[in-house]
Amino acid sequence: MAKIKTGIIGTGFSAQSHMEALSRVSDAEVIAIASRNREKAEALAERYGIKKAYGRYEDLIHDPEVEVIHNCTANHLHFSLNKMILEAGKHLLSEKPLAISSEESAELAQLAEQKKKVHGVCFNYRHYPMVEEARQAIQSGHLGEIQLVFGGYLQDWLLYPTDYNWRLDPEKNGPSRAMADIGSHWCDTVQHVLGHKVTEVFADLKTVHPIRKKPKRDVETFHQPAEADVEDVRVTTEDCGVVLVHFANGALGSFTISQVNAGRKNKLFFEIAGTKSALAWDQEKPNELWQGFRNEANRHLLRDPALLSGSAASLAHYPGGHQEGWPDGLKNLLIRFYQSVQMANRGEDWKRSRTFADFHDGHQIMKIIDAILKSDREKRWVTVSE
Ligand code: SOE
Repeated sequence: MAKIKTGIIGTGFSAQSHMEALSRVSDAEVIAIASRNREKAEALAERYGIKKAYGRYEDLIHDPEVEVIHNCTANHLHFSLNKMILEAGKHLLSEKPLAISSEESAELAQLAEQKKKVHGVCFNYRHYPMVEEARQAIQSGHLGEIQLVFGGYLQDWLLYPTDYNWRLDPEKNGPSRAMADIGSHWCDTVQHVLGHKVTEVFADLKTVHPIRKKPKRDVETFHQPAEADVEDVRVTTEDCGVVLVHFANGALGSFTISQVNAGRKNKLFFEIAGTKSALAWDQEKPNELWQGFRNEANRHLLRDPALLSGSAASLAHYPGGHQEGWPDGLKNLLIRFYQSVQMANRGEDWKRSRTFADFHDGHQIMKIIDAILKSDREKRWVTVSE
């Protein structure tokens, strides 16, 4: 089967992780990369053996050879580039958050629907085998009625006031930082596992460092500033926060989001309790799923395709004991996305078997973020708009 020709926009952490994952997706071939900094695009093109490097995003978007585009730019470019890509009639996988406001994401979701191309948002945590196993257990009724959900997403890469990255700049990032960047992942993953949406939120957000030291040169996500040449800047977005939630099935929940929790590198975790049993998962131990029982011993199910349900087993590529993690979850998302592109190219209904988040899901998450910001401002429960 002919490979699908892909273009990547961006050269940072996300673009590079997409390229690495794509090198393990047999249907796709990256043929172009674009950055406003042409030298960066050329350097990555050389490293990954990509034949075209563009210094203008528009040139990649309008390259007739490019069929699928991954938008791996900073948040403030998501809306305008996603719109241009959809208008150019390409399949599109956008980094999250889909846009920086729900007005923008509404427009994108509507446009994506009209264009009939495959559209996805990079909510990668859905695609871990043990997350799918949790979803299967809940959908099959093993937990009974779901009553209570809690968890969070904790990191420490912005712990010190000397930590800086474009996400601290609201012009590039948008009005919400920790919630839009990683709270969005928690909401997407948990809603997917539960099969129920968040309907109301009550949020309390905190900016731990209202002043940070900004290096005069750009710093990549998860990297330390290398130089002492810094300036003080005011920070208006949240470093951490707690949110109470109600789900559509009546379940109660809460989650804690932080980019300033020492020692927590990328801890997305959830525990879900039903009337029969409970389960818990932690991204820092992604190959395990805890199952809790009242009248029998609790279990730690290990990721082993021989022991998982069919749909979870299909996401596990190595036998038990051969650990898989973050890069593999992203690979699974891309495999699913490119299967949909193949279906769309054959004129089939790609939405039928879709498991990745599409632009409608991305828009719904933006509405949750808007509700969280409003709730924090007004100190009250806020309904997530329909
Ligand atoms: C930084 O917080 C970040 O790279 C997020 O932007 C990603 O979405 C998350 O998966 C890992 O952390």
